[in-house]
Amino acid sequence: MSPAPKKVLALAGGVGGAKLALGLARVLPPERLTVVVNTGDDDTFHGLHVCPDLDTVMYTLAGLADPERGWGIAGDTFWTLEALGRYGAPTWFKLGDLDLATHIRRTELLRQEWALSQITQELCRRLGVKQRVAPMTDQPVRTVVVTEEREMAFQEYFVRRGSQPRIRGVRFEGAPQAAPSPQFREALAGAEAVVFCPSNPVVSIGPILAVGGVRKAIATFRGPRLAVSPIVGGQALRGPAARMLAELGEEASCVGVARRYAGLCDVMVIDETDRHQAQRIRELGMDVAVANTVMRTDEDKEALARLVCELAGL
Ligand code: FO1
Repeated sequence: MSPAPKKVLALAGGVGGAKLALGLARVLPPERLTVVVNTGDDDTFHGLHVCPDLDTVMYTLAGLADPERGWGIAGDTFWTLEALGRYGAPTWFKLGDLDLATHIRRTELLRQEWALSQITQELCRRLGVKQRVAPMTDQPVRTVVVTEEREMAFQEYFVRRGSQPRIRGVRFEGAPQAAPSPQFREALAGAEAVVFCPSNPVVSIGPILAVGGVRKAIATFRGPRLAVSPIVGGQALRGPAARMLAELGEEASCVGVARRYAGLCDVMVIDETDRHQAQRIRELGMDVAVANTVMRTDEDKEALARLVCELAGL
């Protein structure tokens, strides 16, 4: 009898996470990969339930993602949003015409009392995604950004305000009371390795770790745990990760990311640019691997995923 296939649990936020998830999807058979995705960024627009990170991962694995933006659907148009604007509805969050179908369908199924994890499975199946993609939880969790002005939902801070207000903290409302989704629970119990994708450690991975029991489950996970730093040369590859870490009084570097993952991660993969930081990360009790972590092409994604799997002994 052949041994059970070694399964990988990848934790991901939006665009950066989706890139490594795609790399992993290219090197592992689909039944070996579960991608658990942040839902703290979810919000309601025009009465529709929008899950930006879940959709980014789903569209990326389905080969539908817009290659420039990383989010939304390639070639989408924005006529409906323009028409909504004529009625005075807010249009700062750019929902495309094709993308809207996802939010309409999800909202309808939620109304029929499907769990978000079931809906995600259904949408993925319909789009031909073979890997398991699951929300971190089926319960509502909202990332609240505490800024110098006032508290605001993540999309308002990130998209509407362009990450400009200085932040004092973040809160993941509902996370401690929430339970991991069934697929997340199964992967935590049965996966051979955990991979922290190169996503924002504060607002993408942070909410996942804040879900009830997750931090402890990863701290006591018996297999290898690897993280790829989303910060290269002190800059986030995308989004506000570096700025947020700095404003929270933490180091905006791969070392700052490693500090957040201390006790949760065995190996940090950092970019060639940050080779000189390796010793500082080792002092936190982690091994370090140095590689090209900037994923411009699908081959880059695949190469990084291959390295992660090798480091995990898969
Ligand atoms: N990001 C933006 O910067 N501007 C937008 O208007 C925007 C719209 C949008 C619509 C659907 C979707 O799934 C994602 C969208 N994103 C947009 C991306 C999203 O705000 C972030 O990438 C994530 O929430 C952070 O991971």
